[in-house]
Amino acid sequence: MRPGRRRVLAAGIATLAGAAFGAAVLAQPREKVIRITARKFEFVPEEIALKKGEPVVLEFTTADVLMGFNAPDFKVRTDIVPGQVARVRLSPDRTGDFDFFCDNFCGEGHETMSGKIRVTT
Ligand SMILES: [Cu+2]
Repeated sequence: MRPGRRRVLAAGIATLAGAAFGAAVLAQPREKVIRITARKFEFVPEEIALKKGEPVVLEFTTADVLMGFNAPDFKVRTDIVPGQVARVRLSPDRTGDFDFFCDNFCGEGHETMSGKIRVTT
């Protein structure tokens, strides 16, 4: 398979995954964008501070291997593919601390690759 074609295929799969979870892929104007880097074996930053009722777009990149982002409390997830930008929209509807984690096995430290979403009023 030619490299270009493979890239198109991967993008298609990522789009399907996003659609399945109802996540929007493009940020709207004025929407706050938070950039997060996934690497072996951590998210940087690992704590995301949000305000209840203020939707944000989380933008992920990785230079390593295929990673994942999964925040089950908000039913959002995405694959994070090296060389691509992955986006999910998250609308925090309650306050508290919520865990997120990598859900694509990425190596020996994968099980500890997690972070926290802190939602305040
Ligand atoms: Cu992982």
